[in-house]
Amino acid sequence: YVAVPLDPLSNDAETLGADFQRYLSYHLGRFQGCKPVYLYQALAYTLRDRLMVNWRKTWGEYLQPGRRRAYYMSLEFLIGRSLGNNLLNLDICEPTKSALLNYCTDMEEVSSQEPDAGLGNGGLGRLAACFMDSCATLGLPVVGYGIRYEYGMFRQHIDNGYQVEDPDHWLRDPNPWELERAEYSQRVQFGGHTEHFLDHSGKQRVRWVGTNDVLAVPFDMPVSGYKNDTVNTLRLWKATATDEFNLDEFNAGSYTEAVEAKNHAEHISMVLYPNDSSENGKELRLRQQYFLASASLKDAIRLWERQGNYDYTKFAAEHVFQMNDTHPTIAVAELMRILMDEKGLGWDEAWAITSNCMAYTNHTLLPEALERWAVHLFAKLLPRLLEIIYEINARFLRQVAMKWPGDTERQRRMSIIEEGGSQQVRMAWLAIVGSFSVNGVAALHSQLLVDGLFHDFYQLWPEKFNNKTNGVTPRRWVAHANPGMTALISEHIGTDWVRDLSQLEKLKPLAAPEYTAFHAQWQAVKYANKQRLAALVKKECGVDFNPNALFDVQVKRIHEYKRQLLNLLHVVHLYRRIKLGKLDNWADRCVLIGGKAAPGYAMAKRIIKLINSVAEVVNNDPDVDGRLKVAFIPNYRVSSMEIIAPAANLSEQISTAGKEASGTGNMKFMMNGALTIGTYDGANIEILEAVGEPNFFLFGLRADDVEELRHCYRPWHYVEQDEDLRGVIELIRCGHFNMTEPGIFDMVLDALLSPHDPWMTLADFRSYVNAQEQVSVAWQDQAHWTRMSILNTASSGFFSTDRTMAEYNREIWKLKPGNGNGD
Ligand code: DL6
Repeated sequence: YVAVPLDPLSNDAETLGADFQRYLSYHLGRFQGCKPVYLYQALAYTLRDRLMVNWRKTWGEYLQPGRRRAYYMSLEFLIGRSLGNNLLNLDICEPTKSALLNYCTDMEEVSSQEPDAGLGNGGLGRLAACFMDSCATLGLPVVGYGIRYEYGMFRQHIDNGYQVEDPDHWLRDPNPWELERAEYSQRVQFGGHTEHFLDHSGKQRVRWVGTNDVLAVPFDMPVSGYKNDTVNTLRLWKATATDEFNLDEFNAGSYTEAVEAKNHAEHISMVLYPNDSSENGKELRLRQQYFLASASLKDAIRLWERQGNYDYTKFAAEHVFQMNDTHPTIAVAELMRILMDEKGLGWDEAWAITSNCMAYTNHTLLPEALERWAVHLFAKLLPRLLEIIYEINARFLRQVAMKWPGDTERQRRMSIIEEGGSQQVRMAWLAIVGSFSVNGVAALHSQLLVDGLFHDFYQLWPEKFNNKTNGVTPRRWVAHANPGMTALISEHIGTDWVRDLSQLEKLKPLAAPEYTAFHAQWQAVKYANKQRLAALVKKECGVDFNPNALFDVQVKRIHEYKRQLLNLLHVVHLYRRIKLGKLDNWADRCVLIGGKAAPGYAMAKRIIKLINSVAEVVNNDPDVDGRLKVAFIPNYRVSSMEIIAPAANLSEQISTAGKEASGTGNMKFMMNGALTIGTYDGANIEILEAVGEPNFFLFGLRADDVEELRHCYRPWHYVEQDEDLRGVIELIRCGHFNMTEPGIFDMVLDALLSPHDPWMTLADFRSYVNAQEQVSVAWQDQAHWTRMSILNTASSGFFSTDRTMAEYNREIWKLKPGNGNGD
C-alpha cells in the first residue's frame, strides 16, 4: 500500500460548514434555497471525506502480510440510509446541526432525502448490514461482497387495498457514499465449453473457452465503526460489458447489435429478485450468484497476491469466506476452479484449501427456499463449474459409501445432484460438503437443522455444525432510531452500553416500583415516539392513531408462515366484541401491520387486501368509536422501521412454531422496550429466556406439536368448538369487509380451513386470543407495563450483533481485531 499521507479533517462546526458549502456550490452547483436533496448530497460528501483517512488506514491495517481476513458474501445488503448512522459513528451530530443552520433547521428534512439502499428483501439482507456495522465497531477485518443492484427492493403502494409494485431506481441520483474502483474490475465468464489437455509437465488441465465475459466493476461503500476510527468496506459489484465488441458482428456492419451486448451484460446487476422465501429459479438469478462469487473470490485473491503471496499452502490460513445462505455457494466450485485451472493446483490441494476457508450460514427450513438449479442450466451457463460439482459429488459419495456401505437410499438423499425427472444441483448440499462450518441462526433453528434437514450430514460431520443466534446493531436500532431513550439510558448508566449492550443489565434495578421518576421519563419517551409514529401513520395511511392506546405492531414480509392472518383474525375478533358490547378488560388498540409481498405470491397479496379491507370497515364504523384502529403502512422499509420500533408497545412474533429461523424484528422491538406476544419459535425462545416468562406473552403450539398435528389436522374442529372463531370466519365469509368485491377472500378462508394448511393458523387462534387478553389486562396497569418494558430493554443485551460477530469470530473466523489506529 502506498501510504501518501492524508490529513484528518476537522470536525468543528465552522470547518464542517465550510466544506458543506464548498460541496454545495462547487461540486453540485447549487445554492441556498435549493431543493433539500442537494443539502443531503453535499452533507454526505462532507461526511465521506471525514471517513476517508480512516478508511485508508483500516485497509492498510487489514492488508498487512499474514493478516487473516474474512469476506462476507451476500446477494443482499439491506442498508437503508447511511447519513444518520455515519453522523452517529463519527460523533458529529451537534456540530453538523450548527453548521447547517443557515440552510435548514430541520435535520430530519435533510436526512429524509436519502433514498433507502434497499438491496435486500428482509431479515437476511438486513442481518448482513447489521453484521457489517458490528464488524467495523469491533475492528474485525471483514469485507462485505455484494451486488450493486441498479434497482433495489420494489416500492410498494396500495391501490384500492391491493399492493402495487413500483421500481426502486435508488441510483437515479448519484450515490455520494460510494467510490467506484474501476481499476479493480474483474472478468467473469459465462457459457462456452471446456477443453481438457495435458500441460507441458504432462499434467491433466482444463481450460474454459469460448465464453461470453462480463466485467464486474467494484463500488465501495464505507462502513464506519462506532467512534473507533475504523472504516470497513462493503464492495458491491456492478456488471458492465467488456470493452471488446463481437468482432464478427461488428465487421458485418452490425455495430448496434454489437453494442447491444453491453445492455445484456448490465442486466446482471440490474435488479434484486424480490422473493425472500421461495426459489427464484431464473437463469438471471444464477448469473447473479456466479457473478458475485467469481468476482469476489478473484478480488480476494488479487488483494492477497498483491502483497506478494503466491504460496497457496498458506491461503486457507489467511482467508475465510462466510456464505450468507445458499445464494453465493457456487463459490465452493469457483474457488476450486480458480485454484486448479488458473493457479495450477491439483485436486487434493485445491480441495484442502477450499474446504478450509468456506463457511455457510443457513437461514431457512422452508423447503421452497432451498435452492436447486437445473443441471441443464448449469451446463449451458457454467459448464466448467458443473464438471467440478460432479467431481466433488463423486468423491463425496465415495466417502458416504465408505461410512454406510450399501446404504444407497442415504447416498441418494445426500447426493449433491438430485436425480428425478430432471437433475438438479442442491446448493445447500454443495455448501455443506464444501464448508468447514455450517450454522443456523437461532438455537431452535440450528437444532432443527441437525435433527431434520441436515441430519445425514450431521451424522457424518457433527463437528461442522454450530449455532450463531442472530442480533441487530444497537447503533442503528437504538442510538440512532431512539434518541430519547438513548439519552435517558445514558443519563442513568453512562454511554458504554452503545458498544457493550450487555451493560443494559444495569437498568434492571431501575425497573423496581420505587423508581417512579425514571418510569415517568421512560413513559414520556415512549409517548413522544408514539406521537412521531402517529404522524407517519396519518401521513401514509390517513388513519388517526391515539398515542394513549396500545400500539400493537407486526411489520415484516407478508408470508403465510408469519401469520399476519392470525393477527387479523384477532382484529376481527376485537371488532366483533365491540359490536357485541363485550368490553370487559378492554384496552384501546392501534394495530399497525406492514410488509411487502413477493410480486408473484398471490396469497400474500390477497392477505394485504384483506388487512386493508378490514381496516377500512373498522376505522369507519361509528360503533368502534376510536377503541380500535387498524392501519397498513405502505412500503415498509428500514427507514420506516426506525420510526416504528421505538414507538411499539407490543411486538407480534407469531409465526408457526418451527418455521421462523430466527427473526430479527423481534430483537429491535425488544431493545426499544416493546413486549412480545409470540410463539415458541426462532429467537423468540431466547428472548423469552432472557426476559423471563412473566414479561413475555407466550402462546401456541410448539414445533414438535406442529409436526405431530400435521397428520391429523382438522381446522373445522376448532371452528366448531370456538364460538368466537366461528363468528370471525362467518363475518369474513359473509362479505362484511368486501361488499363491492364479492368472494375475493374465499381463497384466504379456504386456505385457513384446509386440513393441509401447513401454518395451522386456526389451531393457535384460541391460545392467541387468550394471550391477547392478558396483554389487554396488563396494559391497564400502566405502572406494571412500564416496568416490564424497562425489563425488556434491560434484558436485550444478548441480541446485539456485536455479540453475534464476536461468536462468529471466536468460533469460525478466528480473526485478530484491529485497534483502529492502522497498526
Ligand atoms: O437470519 C436472518 C433471517 C431470519 O431472521 C429469518 O427468520 C429468516 O426467515 C430469514 N431467512 C431468509 C431466507 N430466505 N431465503 N432464502 O430470508 O433470515
